[in-house]
Amino acid sequence: QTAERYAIARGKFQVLSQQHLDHFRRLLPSSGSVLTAEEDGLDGYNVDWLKTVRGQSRVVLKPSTTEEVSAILRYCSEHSLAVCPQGGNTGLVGGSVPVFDEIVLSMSRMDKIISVDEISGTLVCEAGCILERISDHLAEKGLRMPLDLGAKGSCQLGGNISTNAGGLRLLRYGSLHGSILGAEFVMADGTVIDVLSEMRKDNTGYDLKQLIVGSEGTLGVVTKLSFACPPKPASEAVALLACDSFEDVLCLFREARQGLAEILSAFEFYDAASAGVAREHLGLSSPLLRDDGTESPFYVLVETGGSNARHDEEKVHAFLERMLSTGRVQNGTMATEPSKIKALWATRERITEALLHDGYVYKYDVSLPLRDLYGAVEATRERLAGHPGVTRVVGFGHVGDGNLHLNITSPQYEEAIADLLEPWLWEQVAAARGSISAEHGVGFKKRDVLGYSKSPEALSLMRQLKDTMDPKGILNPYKTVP
Ligand code: FAD
Ligand code: 2HG
Ligand code: ZN
Repeated sequence: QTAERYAIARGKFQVLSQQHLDHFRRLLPSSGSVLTAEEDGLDGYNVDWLKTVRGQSRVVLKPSTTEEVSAILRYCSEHSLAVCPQGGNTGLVGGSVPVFDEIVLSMSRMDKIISVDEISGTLVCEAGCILERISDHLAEKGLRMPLDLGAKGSCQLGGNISTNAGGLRLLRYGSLHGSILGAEFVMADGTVIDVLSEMRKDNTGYDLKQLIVGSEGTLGVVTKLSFACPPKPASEAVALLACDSFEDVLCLFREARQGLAEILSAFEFYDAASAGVAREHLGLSSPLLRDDGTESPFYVLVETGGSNARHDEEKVHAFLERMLSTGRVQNGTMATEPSKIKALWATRERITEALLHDGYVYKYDVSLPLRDLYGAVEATRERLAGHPGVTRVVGFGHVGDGNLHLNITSPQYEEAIADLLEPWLWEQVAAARGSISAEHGVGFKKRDVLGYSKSPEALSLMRQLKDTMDPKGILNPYKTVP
């Protein structure tokens, strides 16, 4: 599906010329830092992870320093050239690829770890660092990144901050708004804003770094970041549980919060259809299939992390026994060894990847009151019942955060399915005062439906901020800001 489907006009930006290209080559002399469509083929930078949007950029710039980012943006601002900042290109809302011919500013070369303070638990690094590499590095020092998500092998910290990614451990460590200590970012005109504090406390007026959290490349390009990192738990355990109803899942959540309390670090769920797609396309079968070989209606993944293995395991066992005895859990398995923990997480982490094999994915990421969370999946199934093009409707997500991932698939994009889903689904979410984008952001795909979750006054303030920080609108145009 290309930009034409959205019927929007290209902004009044200049078209890249040979003169611009020569200038960029002078600015970035090191080899491989200026890629062109003609010489390098830029599909990997023009097409998003879901393969649902495609830009037509003719150049990718890969700066290695903040000064280079600043020089690029100063030049682009002076010459009215539009720019699309790009991290690991794992975003799910079409924000990370150009819509037309915006210059791609890839942050992948800015991947230095600047410092780790093992006493205060502070990490300072460049924005292009890949999440998994940072997590591994911190683990060696007894620390943990307060963020974990299925795309960890490719997503970058700059992309995580720019999307305010939630992920699997938000329940325990809170959102990135709380974990970020400081940032360095470059505004559209090339001005470098250095608020790269490493202090936990800094009430010197407006908290400018927060502007960048969730701004999706529309207010500035993030070049450096500092984070508060919690200690890596000495003991970890994961339990995978099978439940018959979503009511049981919610009951389990309540019990887990009370019974596991301070050691609870994740509480995720996925339904039988999610387990089915992971089995069918990735060969990941559930260790908890019923005796007749069928999937349980729901699976819950509970993760704990604490400081004393004996104490933690006792707590988890007591919790599981209690839940099995009440009949809220039909079956369960538990792991404490890293490789087994990884195996239990696999299905949950790879549902997104598995869904892609069905063809086209209509992806929804909504916040809803917990009580209504799965009702949205059931209502969607009812609405699409009998539609021959639909392959499946799956529901999974972050129970602890009230965040449902509702995905519908079909062999290819069908307008009739999209029309049944939208605006119907947005209306349901708005009626529940939920959010039309819980954690993936707005990007290109959700920009025009922000009104379902934000008031006209709030949207107007967003627009004023954008106009103040990027008066020419060169940073990620067509995205996020209505
Ligand atoms: P990109 O996709 O490259 O960019 C995302 C946005 O940030 C774009 O608007 C881009 O312009 C901007 N951007 C990137 N870097 C910078 C920078 N340095 N400065 C300014 N702007 C920048 N999200 C969740 O919240 N929770 C999940 O659990 C989760 N799981 C995922 C699992 C899979 C398998 C996949 C594919 C995606 C998942 N995501 C999840 C989506 C997602 O938003 C993240 O993967 C991640 O935060 C994006 O990081 P990235 O480096 O790939 O950014
Ligand atoms: C997750 O939680 C991600 O796994 C992706 O946010 C969700 O694919 C999705 O809908
Ligand atoms: Zn998620």
